Amino acid sequence: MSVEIVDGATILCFVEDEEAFSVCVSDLFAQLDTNKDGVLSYAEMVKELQRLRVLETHFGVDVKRDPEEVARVYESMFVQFDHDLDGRVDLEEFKEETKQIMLAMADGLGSLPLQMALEHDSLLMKAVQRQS
Ligand SMILES: [Ca+2]
Ligand SMILES: [Ca+2]
Repeated sequence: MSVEIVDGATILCFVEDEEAFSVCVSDLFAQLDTNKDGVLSYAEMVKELQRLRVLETHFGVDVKRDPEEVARVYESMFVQFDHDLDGRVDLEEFKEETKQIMLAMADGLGSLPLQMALEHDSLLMKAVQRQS
């Protein structure tokens, strides 16, 4: 973990470079697919949803407050990824929805830089490294 300054432009710049973004997301997908069956289950996804910090930044939920509420939000987010509702998230679904989330985060951040604690192999960290 390290603390980095992130703003909307950092994220946008990363997402808009489609080739680089696609490679990073595919890498991440492969890492998350711990049983290597080519799709992500709910359990495999939850870890990444936590790391993306979407609850704090996108949904404004205090993750420490109410575990049941958090679980509900994660479930609804999983469904959001699972476009064809077959209970699994494939690479295309993952890529498309990750892009939407990153764009929404960029939108939420706007031009106001924010300090965030980022894990070294997270997408946000890749966005920051890309910019520097
Ligand atoms: Ca899997
Ligand atoms: Ca699916």
